[in-house]
Amino acid sequence: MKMTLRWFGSEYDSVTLEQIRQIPGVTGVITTLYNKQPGEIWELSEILELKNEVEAAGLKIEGIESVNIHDSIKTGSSDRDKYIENYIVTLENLAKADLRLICYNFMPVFDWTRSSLAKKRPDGSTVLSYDQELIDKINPETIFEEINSNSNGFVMPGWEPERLSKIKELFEMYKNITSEKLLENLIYFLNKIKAVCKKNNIKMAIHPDDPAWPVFELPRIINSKENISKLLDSVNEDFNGLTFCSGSLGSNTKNDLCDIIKTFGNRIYFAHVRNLIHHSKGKFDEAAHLSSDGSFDMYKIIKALYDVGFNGPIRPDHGRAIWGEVSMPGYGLYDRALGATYLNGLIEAIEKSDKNNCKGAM
Ligand code: DNO
Repeated sequence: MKMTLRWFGSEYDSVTLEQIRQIPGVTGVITTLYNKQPGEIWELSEILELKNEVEAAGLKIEGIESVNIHDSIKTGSSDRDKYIENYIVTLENLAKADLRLICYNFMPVFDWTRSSLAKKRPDGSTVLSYDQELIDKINPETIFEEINSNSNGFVMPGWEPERLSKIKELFEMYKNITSEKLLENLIYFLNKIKAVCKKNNIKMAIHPDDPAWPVFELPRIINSKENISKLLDSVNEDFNGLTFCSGSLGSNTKNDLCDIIKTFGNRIYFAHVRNLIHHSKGKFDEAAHLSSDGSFDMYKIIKALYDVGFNGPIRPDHGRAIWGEVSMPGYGLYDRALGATYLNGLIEAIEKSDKNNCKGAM
């Protein structure tokens, strides 16, 4: 497994490449052209500039998170082919720069959703948290403002202020989109990009819905083993794969994380590993990565990834805000560095205790 950290680019991130380089065992970053709107073409020169910057700092780009999908593609609007064409050009340009792992999501209107970006914990740190009762009281049209006014001045991924002005229009676009229709539109998109992905050995790793159930009555389709199977079977090609995200899939306690890893093993191309504390149905806080700080058994998660032979990029996911650090909520340096170090410790212990070298045996 290649340990990485998500990095939003020097203009947007409080964390520097130099700092990332000093986290033991972190050899790469997962990054993006954060200024790009969904549907815009990523020019080769811009991609190369980003790549050169990362490499000059002694790191490697191990994957792109995200190349976001235009809402016309998600809703199957009449102009979707134009945006798919642009997406294809972007994929070709990324492949020219030898960047072949793409994380994306297919969530309507909102990417991930939280009710608080800074819930105080007993240890004095703050974390992102979710409470369905609070979400039910929020007007979806005001949630953009709430998220952005609590983000310490950073632009949160998926909550770009440009989308705020279009929120009514966006809800209107999704009015008649059922989960079946959304899946159909995703399959249409994947079939259109199949040729370019196969030709360039590009892996598309869809990110699960976060949380793993419909929010604001908008459909969500990548949230359980059954639904992920449906997608992977519908376009049964290697390029169509999964980002395993413990925090997103694990938001629903019915999801068995190890079973999901074992089921989709060779179609998992990227792993986001974080811990949550479940309080009750629909109510959870994010936690430190350590198993005993939350509800997940991180050893079992990493062991399952190891057992299926996962050797792609892995990253600690959201961290707590600790030691007075001010950063984009969830994406500070300190707690993610602790998380990377802990996860690397688990990986080393699992590798070294596998004395019989029985990798792949289950
Ligand atoms: C939140 C992230 C998501 C994720 C996208 C992938 O912090 O996990 O924004 O990057 O859903 O496209």
